[in-house]
Amino acid sequence: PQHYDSIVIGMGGMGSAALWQLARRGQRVLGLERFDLGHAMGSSHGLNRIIRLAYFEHPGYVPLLRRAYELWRETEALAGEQLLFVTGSLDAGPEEGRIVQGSLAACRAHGLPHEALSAAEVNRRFPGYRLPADYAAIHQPDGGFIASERAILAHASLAVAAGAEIHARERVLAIEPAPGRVTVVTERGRYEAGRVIAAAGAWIEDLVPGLRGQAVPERQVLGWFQPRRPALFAPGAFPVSNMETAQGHFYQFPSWGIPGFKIGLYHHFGEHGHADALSREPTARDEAALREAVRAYFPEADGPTLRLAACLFTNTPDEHFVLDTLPGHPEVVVASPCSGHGYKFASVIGEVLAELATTGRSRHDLSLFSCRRLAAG
Ligand code: PYC
Repeated sequence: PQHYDSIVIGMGGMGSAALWQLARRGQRVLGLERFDLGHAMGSSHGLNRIIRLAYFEHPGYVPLLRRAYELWRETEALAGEQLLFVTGSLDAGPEEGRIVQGSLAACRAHGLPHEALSAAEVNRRFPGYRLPADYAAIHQPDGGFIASERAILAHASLAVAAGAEIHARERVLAIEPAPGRVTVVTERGRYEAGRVIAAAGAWIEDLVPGLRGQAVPERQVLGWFQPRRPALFAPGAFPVSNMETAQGHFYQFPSWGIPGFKIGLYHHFGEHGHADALSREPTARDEAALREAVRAYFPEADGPTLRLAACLFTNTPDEHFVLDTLPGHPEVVVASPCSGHGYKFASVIGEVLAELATTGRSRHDLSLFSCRRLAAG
């Protein structure tokens, strides 16, 4: 079999960044992708993903986010294109709710610039929003979005320019670890490497059997709607947001790339299953759930539907990531199950994975992300 220093399985957000970070360290690397390079079956298509510093999920993510911002700026400079767009972020909902309180806690713990706004202040400053009178929001000026589809190709291009090889349309059948080396079996052949990085997203359970039941694929739907007043939804006028409501947790973007306001319902209808079995075809029921929130909270965006897309989350039981070597198999680095909030970290996760593959440890604190906590749980 052909031999590499490291093989990265999955050329999505995390895998493409890891391939670049390994190639820049002078490694001989192979990236494997079961679909095309840049595809619409995984977790990063639909143009863009939110990035935000005021991390309501857990303040422990903030140091990683600071490094993610630095690396996104570096990737932009090297690739010669803009990937990070700063719009500010809002974390909104009932004042005592998880999103507002979690965002505030992250801002206070890390001294982040922020403003606590009433619903009336949000609606006046950002008139695309119509928050209910009893809502509040935390505004953080560094929030925005990453052009995720472009960024995957930017990382892959940088990796290839640094000597990496990528095989798309080649499905991995098995990872066979042995002390000090690992064999990767695909539909087309066998490859050997010192380390493998499994960044297979929603397919990780097929490759790492220990993660079965701990990394559960879930269907998610995104919608773009043509605003009646487009200026209110331009990137300079409309911050990205996460919002807790009685109908669920919605997230929003300004118009960018296509002339439509973008919205999603976090965890959507709770449809879980194997990644191959979950439908990527949006339905009228999907559209209606998003349209209802547009009417309630963003009425100036309640114009014609422009696009719908289905993508996948991969959820751990506590919704924290897995970034670790596999217990008993230090040759296998696991990355992925990012539980719907991982893309923004792709630049720094690439660095973490390259560090784990080359030295067995990372400069970043990964204590939230261990494999062992899943086993223990
Ligand atoms: O991390 O902001 C986020 C997000 C919104 C929807 C899915 N993830």
